[in-house]
Amino acid sequence: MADNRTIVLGGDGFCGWPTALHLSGIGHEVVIVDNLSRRAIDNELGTQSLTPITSMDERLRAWKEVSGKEIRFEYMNVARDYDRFLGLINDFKPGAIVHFAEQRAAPYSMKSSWHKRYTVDNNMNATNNVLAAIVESGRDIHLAHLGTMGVYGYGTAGMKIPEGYLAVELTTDEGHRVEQEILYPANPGSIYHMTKTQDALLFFYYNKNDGVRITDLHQGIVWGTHTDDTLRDPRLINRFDYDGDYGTVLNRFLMQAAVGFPLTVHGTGGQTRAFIHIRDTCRCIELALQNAPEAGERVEIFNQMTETHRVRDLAELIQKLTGAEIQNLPNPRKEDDENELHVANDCFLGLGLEPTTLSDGLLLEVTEIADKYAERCDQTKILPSSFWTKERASIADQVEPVANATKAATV
Ligand code: NAD
Ligand code: USQ
Repeated sequence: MADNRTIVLGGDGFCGWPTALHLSGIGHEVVIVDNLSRRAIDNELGTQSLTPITSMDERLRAWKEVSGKEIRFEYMNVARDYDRFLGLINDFKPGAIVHFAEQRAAPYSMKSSWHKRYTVDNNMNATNNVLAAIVESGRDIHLAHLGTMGVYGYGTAGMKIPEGYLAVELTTDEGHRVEQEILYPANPGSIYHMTKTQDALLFFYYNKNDGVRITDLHQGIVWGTHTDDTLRDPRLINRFDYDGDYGTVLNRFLMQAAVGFPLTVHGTGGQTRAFIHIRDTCRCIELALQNAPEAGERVEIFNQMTETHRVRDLAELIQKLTGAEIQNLPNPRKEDDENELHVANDCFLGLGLEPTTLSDGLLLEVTEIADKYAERCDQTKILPSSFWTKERASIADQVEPVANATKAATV
């Protein structure tokens, strides 16, 4: 059935790989498109996934062995290889495209002017190419894109962040009151997040002009690493980023606790963020594909998160669980010291998502993974090495090196 043919762009990545397996497992015919740029960036940064991920070839062979299902892989740069991508759409005739293929680390996007330009170039061209190719193919394809909660800047103006649209009342020159729904105002905090706000405008435009059916998923910080599918064979293991650029806060803290490195809280740790477990990412994509907008409907925007937490509360929780030390570092980022965050997520809950929330069991599962692969951790890569401004970089230079118990080095 055409609707079950799905292209997963960025299907070698942290979210894309388990999602590709999940969709294949529930009966989608899946083609993964990826240029393996994430693996190349690991080489650039001199780091690697904490977990030993296998090559795409081996991953797909293992999946065929355990599930009997075939996933095809196309090595392709979506931001560059437009004609090949259009050819793939015309040959494969997908019902849906899931778009994970962007440079996704805020710190990486702020490392230098080269990294800013790369992130803008890669992300904007990838999204525009996907949209232009859908239109040129003339096919009715549902595009599900992974956006971020960070498009809104984590402020709430005293209300829950709605799912994409904000009802406003305006006063005309004649004094009449007019109601309108507008896109919730963008307020990005990094070049990476800025590309996601631009994606939202591209979606708005292609939907209005060409009627492309689009779901934009504003996802919170993803944590965890295993899903039921990636656990089926060691060769299917998912990536686990822990370095100062790509590691995200909760997985980083759990890994740091496992290797005996003091938890790296930026500033006061007063930042509140939205979170979602990797298993729920896969389930949300399944639900989004099952509930695609109808022809003529505006861009569907879902907040893809299950809970919010303050960074210092997470550090304290992990300290209680594991006995880890906490170290407050000068914040390498330009962000509010404290923020409240309330997010509406009624759409996914209404579609049947049963949230996986932070439980001691799941936190310990991640710590155990980190413990198992502790000897692969290069502790020199843990501290932040990207700074939002020159001033932030100069403050960091004055900090004493962290005194760390090097469990990994003694294993
Ligand atoms: P990731 O870097 O692990 O995966 C992205 C994948 O896309 C990589 O395999 C990379 O090689 C590929 N890619 C990048 N540019 C490409 C291009 N031009 N052509 C082909 N392939 C390309 O990132 P992730 O954590 O899996 O995130 C996936 C998406 O989800 C991103 O768009 C990100 O913004 C979004 N997201 C992630 C998180 C998170 O916490 N990881 C949270 C919210 C949103
Ligand atoms: N932080 C620490 N210590 C650390 C790492 C981070 O205190 O060791 C703090 C940061 O200063 C920030 C918060 O934790 O306040 C979150 O940082 P993060 O690196 O976990 O997440 P972020 O940079 O926001 O990016 C991640 C993903 C990105 C996704 C985003 C969703 O890398 O792809 O879009 O989460 S959201 O945060 O909702 O915008």
